[in-house]
Amino acid sequence: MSKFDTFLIENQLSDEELLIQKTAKDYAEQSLMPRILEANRNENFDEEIYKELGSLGLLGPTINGYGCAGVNYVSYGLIAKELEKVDSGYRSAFSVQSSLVMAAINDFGSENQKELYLPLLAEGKKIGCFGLTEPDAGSDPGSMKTTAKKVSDGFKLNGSKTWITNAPIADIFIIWAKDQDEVLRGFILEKNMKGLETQIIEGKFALRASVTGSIFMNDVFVPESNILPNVSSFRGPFTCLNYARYGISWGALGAAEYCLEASINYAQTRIQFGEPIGTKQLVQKKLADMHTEISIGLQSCLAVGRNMDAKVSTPEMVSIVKRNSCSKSLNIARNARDIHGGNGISDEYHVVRHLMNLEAVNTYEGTEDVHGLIIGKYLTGLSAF
Ligand code: TGC
Ligand code: FAD
Repeated sequence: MSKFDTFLIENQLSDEELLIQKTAKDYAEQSLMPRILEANRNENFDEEIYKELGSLGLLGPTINGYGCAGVNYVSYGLIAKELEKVDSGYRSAFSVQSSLVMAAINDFGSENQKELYLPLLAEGKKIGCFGLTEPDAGSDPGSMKTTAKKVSDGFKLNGSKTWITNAPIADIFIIWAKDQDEVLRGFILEKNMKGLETQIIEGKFALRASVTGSIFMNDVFVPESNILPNVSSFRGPFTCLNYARYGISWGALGAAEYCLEASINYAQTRIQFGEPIGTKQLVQKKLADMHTEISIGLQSCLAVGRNMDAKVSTPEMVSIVKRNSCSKSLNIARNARDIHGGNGISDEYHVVRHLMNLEAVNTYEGTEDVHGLIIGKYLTGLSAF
């Protein structure tokens, strides 16, 4: 935790959880932070990062067996927080591999699929991506057009996906598509399959240190052995999203924590009108508001993590923390940018990078408003989508 752990969250963590957090924090500070400035400037993701995360046991960490660490969801959240304190793109890399790809295979795959793919993904020797969103199906994935037509010994997939993290560098693609009966099925594609192509999306102003792209499928033959056998509805992708959204709820607050610490440091040392700006009530109020939201936010993420570990979590509680952490962290990053004055727009101070990243984090895995509607449906029983 930060040195401003006012709610003593650290005291609520086990020795094992603290050790895992320290492993992630040390790695993030020593190995990721020195690379992020250039990576963000040049829109570059170093694929070695996957092998590094793998060697520390940080990929698919909640999975038992198959070379995975088998730790709890609170530990998963702490890893996400420490990675995103450096950059949301690095947490994205962790989330997609662990929650959207490995969890899909672990929860819905066959024993053969688990043995074949999970150890390689856990070591970071293979990189995964998760294709749900399409050009005309973002918040409403139910309207997707990608089809999976049954042929002898397998399926033929046609369609396209867009805004897919890792797509241009992925070895393994989890693709969600509708069969002839309009039933949603999950498929494991491999990058050398005929008819499968990807294209990088360049010019992003957010998550520049993460690779994002489109996927095009033209009669891609997928053998029967590559269908995820244990799910046949949107429960498949949404189950994976529950895990990933929970991770984001911790991660976004990691970015906010960086912004707060940088702002405190800046306010203590930046002299205007003969005094540090930190002596001014307006500045102190901004810092107090930031710290209050981070403290309450982290405590709520811990509560959801404990519920996940006790197997009593619900999608609604995940929506509450995903939405709250993202919107509050975005606001914190905006205020941190303001406290830094003109320097705030320089990437060397890092807060504007967090601000831009959090714009995307507030949108992906369900926008702020879509999560508001999920909570609204829970409260009223009425769907307003
Ligand atoms: P609905 O009719 O409510 O449900 C359809 C089926 O899904 C089940 N279900 C869930 N299961 C588990 N967990 C959840 N959270 C679930 N939500 C729904 C439901 O029980 C039902 O199952 P079955 O078996 O009875 O059929 O679904 P809907 O079509 O009305 O959905 C509405 C809505 C808005 C909630 C949904 O479409 C939604 O969540 N939209 C947001 C889209 C989204 O989040 N996309 C994310 C793409 S991946 C991504 O962004 C990765 S970024 C990663 C990174 O870089 O870090
Ligand atoms: P839209 O759905 O078109 O929404 C536009 C606006 O309309 C939003 O403000 C939204 O809140 C609002 N809106 C939509 N419906 C309603 C409604 N019913 N009521 C009120 N308001 C509404 N997807 C993947 O599958 N895999 C990935 O790996 C992945 N990675 C991503 C990485 C990045 C950097 C980004 C930006 C996106 C990624 N996505 C990924 C896609 C992401 O999940 C979608 O962008 C997100 O779900 C929103 O969909 P959309 O962009 O089509 O926006």
